[in-house]
Amino acid sequence: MKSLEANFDGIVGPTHNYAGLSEGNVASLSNAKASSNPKQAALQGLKKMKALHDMGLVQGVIAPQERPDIYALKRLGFTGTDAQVVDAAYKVSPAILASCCSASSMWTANAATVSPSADTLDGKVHFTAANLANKFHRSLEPETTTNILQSIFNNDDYFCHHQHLPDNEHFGDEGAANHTRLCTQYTDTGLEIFTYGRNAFRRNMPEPTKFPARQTKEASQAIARLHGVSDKNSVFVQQNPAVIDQGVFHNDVIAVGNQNVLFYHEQAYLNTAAFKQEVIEKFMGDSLYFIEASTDDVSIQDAVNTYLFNTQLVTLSNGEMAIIAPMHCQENRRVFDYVQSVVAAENPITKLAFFDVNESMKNGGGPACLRLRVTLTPKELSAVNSNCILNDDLYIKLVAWVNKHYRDQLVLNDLRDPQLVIESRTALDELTQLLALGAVYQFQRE
Ligand code: SUG
Repeated sequence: MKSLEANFDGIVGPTHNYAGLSEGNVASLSNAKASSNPKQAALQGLKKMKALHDMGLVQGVIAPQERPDIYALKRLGFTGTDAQVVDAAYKVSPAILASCCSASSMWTANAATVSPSADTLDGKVHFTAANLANKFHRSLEPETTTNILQSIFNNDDYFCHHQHLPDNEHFGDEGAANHTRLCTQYTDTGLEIFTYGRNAFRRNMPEPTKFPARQTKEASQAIARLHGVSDKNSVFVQQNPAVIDQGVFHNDVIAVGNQNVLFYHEQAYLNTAAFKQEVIEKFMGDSLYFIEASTDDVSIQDAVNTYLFNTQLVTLSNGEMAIIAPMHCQENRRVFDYVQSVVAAENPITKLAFFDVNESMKNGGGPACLRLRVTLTPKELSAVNSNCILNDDLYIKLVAWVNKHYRDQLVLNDLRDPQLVIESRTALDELTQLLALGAVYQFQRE
């Protein structure tokens, strides 16, 4: 029995809204203050998960975080009952309240970096939750992310969980969105590619001038050290600062890898030739496919608007690969023609499927943002909390749970509603029972 790659998607939380919180993320800023539909967002996500399950892939779920984050608001000096805390925060700054209400944990590509056991010194699967230090609303995630991951991957024989890196921009870490892995079979030791946006401790190095580079080289190196990934199995490569300035705030907005395929835009990296050379030298398999889109094929603007590279590249049970793309790629003629030419060309990709994840896209999160990849051996898979693995029954239960608890409209003013705290906690409490997660939230631990 061989290892496989499971996708753990984030369930969209009940407070999903558009608050314009992410500078450097074009969609987040342009949809700021739009009205959201949390119910539809969660159902769109579940539908994608179910489709991947139906394709024969192992699909897991990761619970959303508790929002509004009353504890974060209390740390900021707002006092009183939950309703008073929410109201006081709104009066001081609607943006602070909105930050503490964001459902951003849905983008589990940012939840953690995961190194499969085949790559690590001690032969365990290593997890480090991302500190997401660059954005206040996202920096609230790592503790609960760690709790949830520990509850899903709860077996010390197979899994090793690390505390997130120090909460500082010097070690800004955005998780698997800046990490991909190449291998021949998932069972093999892979080549882990760590992509960073800037150096934290070295001055006068290239970095973007307009938008923030969220991930530092020092953070990526720390993760590799913690996980016991050796130099010969890792490559550290800098993102092209010019594309960060055009809205490529994570590398997974412009590149995706799977097994022996790296699909990316020619402008993705700072020094592509040297990067490719290092990958070729270190890759241990024989046939490696670099599928490089030129700027003539796809402009950076089209890549950012359609999330062509934020597609999931998955291996089906027959060994062929499929691209799981957002509908935006179908709606843009140039991108649609290009992606079809990729599927028709001589490479392992033979299938293409489009999904409507528009509620997430409007905040800058495509199909690949919504999932955390975890490569597992059969033994490791059997040690995973099976209640978090999607099957037909769990899908039906989760859809019913969303329909019961979620609103179908949320605007910023609604975040003041004290009822939202109660609704959200009631929903999450029920979900932890459904997924047998235990008390992962602070409100359950009091
Ligand atoms: O961190 N958007 C997220 C999108 C994350 C996408 N993930 C990956 N590329 N892997 C972010 O910028 C917007 C929230 C708001 O504006 O309401 C937000 O957090």
